[in-house]
Amino acid sequence: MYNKLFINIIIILTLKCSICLSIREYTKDDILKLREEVREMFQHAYDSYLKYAYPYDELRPLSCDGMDTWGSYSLTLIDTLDMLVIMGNYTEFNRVVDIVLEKQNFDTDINVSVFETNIRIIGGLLSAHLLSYKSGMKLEPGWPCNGPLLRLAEDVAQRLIAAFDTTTGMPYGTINLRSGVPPGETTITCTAGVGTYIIEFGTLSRLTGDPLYEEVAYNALKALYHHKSPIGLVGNHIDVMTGRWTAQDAGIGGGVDSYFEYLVKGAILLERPELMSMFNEARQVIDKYLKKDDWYVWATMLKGHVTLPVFQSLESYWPGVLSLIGESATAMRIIHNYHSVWKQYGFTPEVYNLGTGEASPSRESYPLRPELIESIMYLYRDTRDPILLQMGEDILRSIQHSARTPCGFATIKDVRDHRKEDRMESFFLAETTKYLYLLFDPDNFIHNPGVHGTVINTPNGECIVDMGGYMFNTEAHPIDPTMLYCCHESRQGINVSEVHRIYKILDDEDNIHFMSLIDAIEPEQNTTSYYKDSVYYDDPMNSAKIMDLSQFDHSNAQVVNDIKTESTTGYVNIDGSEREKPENESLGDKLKESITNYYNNTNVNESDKETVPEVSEIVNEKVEVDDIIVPQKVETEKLQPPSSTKTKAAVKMLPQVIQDFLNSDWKSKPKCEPQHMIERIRKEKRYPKHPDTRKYNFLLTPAPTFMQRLAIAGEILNKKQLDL
Ligand code: DMJ
Repeated sequence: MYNKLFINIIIILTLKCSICLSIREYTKDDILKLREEVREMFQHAYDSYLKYAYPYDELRPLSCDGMDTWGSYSLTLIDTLDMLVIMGNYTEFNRVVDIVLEKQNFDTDINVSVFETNIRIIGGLLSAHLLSYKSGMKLEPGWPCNGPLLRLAEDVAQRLIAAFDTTTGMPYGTINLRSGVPPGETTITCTAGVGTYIIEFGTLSRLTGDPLYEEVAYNALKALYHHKSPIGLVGNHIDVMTGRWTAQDAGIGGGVDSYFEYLVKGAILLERPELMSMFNEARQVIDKYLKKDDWYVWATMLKGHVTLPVFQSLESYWPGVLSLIGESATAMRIIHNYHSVWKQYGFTPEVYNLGTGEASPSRESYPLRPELIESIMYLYRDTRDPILLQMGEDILRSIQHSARTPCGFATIKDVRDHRKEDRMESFFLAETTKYLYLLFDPDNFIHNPGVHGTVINTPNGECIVDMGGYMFNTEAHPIDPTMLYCCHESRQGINVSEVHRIYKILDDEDNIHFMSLIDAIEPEQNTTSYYKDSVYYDDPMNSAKIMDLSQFDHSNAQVVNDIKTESTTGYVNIDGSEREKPENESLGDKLKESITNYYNNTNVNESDKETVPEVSEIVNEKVEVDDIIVPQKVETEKLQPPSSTKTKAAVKMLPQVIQDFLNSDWKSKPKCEPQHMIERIRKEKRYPKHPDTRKYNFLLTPAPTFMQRLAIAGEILNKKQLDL
């Protein structure tokens, strides 16, 4: 017996040593060279798209021309915008944004995938909007709560929203951009097609002040959670009118993948702990029924019986998600498995049979997918294990060697012989090259773990941007989490986008009149309480977060104040113009006063005081109204604001000709009355609240203090990252 043990130890040591010996060492220079190689790779594909394919959706890298695929909306161009900022190519970014703003029109009679349009188009536009300040572009007053790219993203979202007008609140899979759900459209949608909106729609809601988007996306997530099987698994396809599962295979890959991803990322980005609880519950049953030796298989959602012992290329996002929740050790084991498949073929096939150890027949292609490199990037960021650089280099070498063509990069039709196919999906430029680039660019601003930021003063008050903790949507479009806290002041019931539309068509004198009309409108009852529901400090995760503040090394934190500061006369707008402080108290001031009164008069019960320390106690600062956390005093339901804005009331006061102009534009949008839909969702209360939802609220949280924001960005990153 001891002999056997001894032999085993020798074998393990030998294996470990051979692994050690084969790991290449990378100097800083080596890594930068690889980064530059990826830049050249991107440039080759991007230039080819512009030269041969634009304005079509995608490049055909063998025919050297273009074709429309997902929507006839120049998909690759929009999907690629933020990558230009990440690589520091601001001139090109500004040039292309101008083209998009001038030419892009989504009012077209075309059927599109709701899911793809959301992750690629809305995600791409939102990310470009949020990153646009970096490029030196002239920003509209009110940015980031206002701006043409944001308006374009909202325009697209308004066209998609009709898809959610179903009995279950889960969306149809397809929509006509002009007329809504196409007649005869199937009611079957895949799970990812139901549960992949909260990042984009949440961002839209927090920037525009219209809760519609976040509520609708959240309702769809709750619907999926509600329809899980008795053992807690979800299937692959569901009927959005009946709630019946039509494909009952449970897995973590194709058809489901980004649902799980968005539970985690949505929880972190939007500070919704109940989403993390939903993920944790799902995770437990995934590990129980689907996990086999650090692979994940497919099983029946009702009993958990294994149906398909396969690994799908799409599943490779999973280790990245695990690293986000601090489970990099498990994730490393899984990524070694996945990388072994890459090594076997030089690519990962769409489906790999774990039983036979071969690519599954007719699923042998590799359409330049990003998932494996995505997880490698997250894990390298967390562990700095050089083996991950080597895996990244393997991927780079394979793509350069077998997918490169004179005019782009081609899908690998068959990983066994590396035959090519005439397609380059937009995610090659949006995701695959981005994650590769970021793996080899550890100092990129995207990796900022929350140790520095930029303070800007906007017409809506102080706003901190670029403080790290960027959250990628599932198409690798980064969202700056701190910017989601910049817009509260500007959104006291006014939809700035609509105001801007009106402003542009009025002459100076009418504008003065128009703005005074808006000023004269009293805020709608309770409209200011929207964000009361957004941040909760009632569960251990969040209490820990507050406590973490005291342990955070604030000495490392620096604020770079390089955009604009307060002027002597008042505030400076982001476009440089000076703005007098209004003589009359602003709506925001009035609000603050009433909140302060509210707080001072509130009898917070003693036990609550103990469990929820005031941030002021921790950071030792003067108590500002924005710092205060109080237990929820009133029933949340009663505080729900209507989604209509008071700007609509203002529109009614405008001359008839202008009303007609605005209305004619609105009429071309899909036939769905979002206001009715959201009222119905609220009234029906079809899905019960998750128990981890909102017991305490962040009072009005228009702009958490600097220290709080530091924690928001920093808490998802671990100590190792902060040490870098
Ligand atoms: C992308 O469009 C997204 O990453 C999506 O979540 C899954 N499929 C592709 C990439 O493989």
